[in-house]
Amino acid sequence: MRPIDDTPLARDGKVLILAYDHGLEHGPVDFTDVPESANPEHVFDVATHPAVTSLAVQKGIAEAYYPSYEDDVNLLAKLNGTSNLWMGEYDSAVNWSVEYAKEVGAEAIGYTLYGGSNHEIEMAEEFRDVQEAAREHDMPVVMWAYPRGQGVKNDTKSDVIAYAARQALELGADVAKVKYPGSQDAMEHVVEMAARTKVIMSGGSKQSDREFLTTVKDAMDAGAAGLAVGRNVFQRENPTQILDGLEQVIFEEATVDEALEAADA
Ligand code: FBP
Repeated sequence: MRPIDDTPLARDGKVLILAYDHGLEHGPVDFTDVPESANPEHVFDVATHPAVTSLAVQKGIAEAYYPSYEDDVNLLAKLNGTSNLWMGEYDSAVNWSVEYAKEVGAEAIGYTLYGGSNHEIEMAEEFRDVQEAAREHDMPVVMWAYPRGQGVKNDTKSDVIAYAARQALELGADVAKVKYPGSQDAMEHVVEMAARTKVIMSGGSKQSDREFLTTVKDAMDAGAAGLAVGRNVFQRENPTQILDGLEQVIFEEATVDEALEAADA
C-alpha cells in the first residue's frame, strides 16, 4: 500500500477527484445540459478550483490540454476506458501505459475493474501490470471498483460494493472509488472492508445541491476519504459553487447547511 497523504492526490489526507472521461464512457449526451462542458478547456479551468486535488482524464485530452494547465492542475491518468457504442460483457480497453502517462505529467493512475464480469480475470491481470508499474514510478493508484457483468445480480447491493472495495485492497489499489451503497451504515461496512485502502465515493448522475452534499456528508461521516465526481460538477451552470460546498464538507468537516451557505456565496 502506498500512503497517499504526501502525494498531490490528497490534501490533508482527503481526496476530491474531478472526473472527466464521460465523453468516452457515455458520449456527447453528458454535455447536453451545459454545452460548454464539451470543451475540455472549460473543465480544466474548473479543475483549478483549490478543492480539486486531481483531474481524471483519458490520454487524448491529457495530451492536448494538460501542457497549458500543468502548473495549476494535478493530472490523474485514467488508463482504461471504452465507449458505450458496443455491446457485450463489461470490459475496458487499456489506452495508455503508466510510463507514457508519467511522461505526459500524470501524478496518479486510475483503472476500472469490473469485478463479476466474464472479463474480470484479464482485467485483474492488466491491473497487476498497471499497479506494479505505478509502484515503480511512485504513483498512487485509484481503482474504479465497479462490480458489473454476468456474475453480478445487483451492483447497488451494499455487500457487492463492500466486496469490490475489498477486492481493491487485495489487488493493491491505494484508493477504491465505489458507488454510494445507500446508507451511512453500509458505507461504514465498505470502509471497514477496504481496511488501509482509502474509499472515495463516486458522484453519479446529477442531483440537487442539498441531496448531493447530504450524500457526500454521509459518506465522509462513514469514514470515506473523499469523492470522485463528474456530472454533479460539470453539468451545473456554476460548477464553482458546488465545489465551494464540497470543499466545506470534505476538507472542513462542515455541516450540509454550512456547505450550502458556502455554495451560495
Ligand atoms: P460521475 O460523478 O459523473 O458519476 O463520474 C464518475 C465516473 O466514474 C466517471 O469517471 C465515468 O465516466 C462515469 O462515472 C461512469 O459512469 P457509469 O459507468 O456509472 O455510467
